[in-house]
Amino acid sequence: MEALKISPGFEKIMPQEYLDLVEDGPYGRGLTVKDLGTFKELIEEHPLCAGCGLGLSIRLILASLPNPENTVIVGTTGCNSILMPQVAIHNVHALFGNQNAVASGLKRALRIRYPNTHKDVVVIAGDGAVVDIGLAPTMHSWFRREQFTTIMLDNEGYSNTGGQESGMTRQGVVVNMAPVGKKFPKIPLHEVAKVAGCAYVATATPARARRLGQMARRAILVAREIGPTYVQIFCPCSTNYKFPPAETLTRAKETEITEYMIPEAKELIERIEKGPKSRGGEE
Ligand SMILES: Cc1ncc(C[n+]2csc(CCOP(=O)(O)OP(=O)(O)O)c2C)c(N)n1
Ligand code: SF4
Repeated sequence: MEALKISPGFEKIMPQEYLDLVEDGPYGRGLTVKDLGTFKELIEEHPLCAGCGLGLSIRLILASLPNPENTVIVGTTGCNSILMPQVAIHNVHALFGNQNAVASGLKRALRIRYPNTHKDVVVIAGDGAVVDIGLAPTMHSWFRREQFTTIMLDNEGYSNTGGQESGMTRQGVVVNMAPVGKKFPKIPLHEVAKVAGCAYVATATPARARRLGQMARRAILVAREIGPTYVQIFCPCSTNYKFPPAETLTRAKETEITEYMIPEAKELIERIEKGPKSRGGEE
């Protein structure tokens, strides 16, 4: 399926890995996270730190998209954004904090331009982008019931800029550039999302890969039919929290997995997952 193309004339000079993204991308295959390794969703030599939970979480999300050829990811500045130019899915980069405003306009424009095709819009952004600098656009997109999914990669701080505390940093924690320790508790954004109008809200971890994939997929399907959805993925950062990269997944388990949905969303998910060829179950 020609969802991603090399611009004419560039075929001869593009590195083989990029040609492989086009030839062997995730389009039209009905993939789930258990298919990771059988297709190419990302350039292997990406620039994230060894053991980074963001890279793994993004791979799991890419393998869970219900319709990758009709999906646009909206990213923004942060560690995740240095990975985005190397994935096999269409993506745009928004000014830091503006991601949900950009996604709102994009989703509406795609609906007008392609009235007969579902075009899924998925925001993938760091906790600083979502809960601090971009909180107003995030909340207002939920208040307006914009039909796209917001995924926060929660590494409990500003990592790309060397370790400042964010609203998601836990109380008392000291990071590189916040030496006196966080003075107030981690913001319960997943609880706020429920009262702000999200039809589906989940907290996930890459340490439970299939469950994360299921939640990302459910969130996208609910956003398509019903309203805004929010998934918060806990991705510990070994570089700024100073632990060995091999411990990332062990630490990622230390979070609560939760799932909330309004009755209409529950009914939709049950209908889809009971239907033929469903990829929605945890498996
Ligand atoms: C408008 C704007 N403000 C501030 C910055 C500086 N900046 C770049 S990345 C970043 C922190 C990103 O933190 P987070 O969203 O948590 O993502 P992470 O790097 O932790 O994945 C900041 C403040 C910027 N690039 N643009
Ligand atoms: S600084 Fe942290 S979040 Fe950023 S790439 Fe490295 S491990 Fe990942």
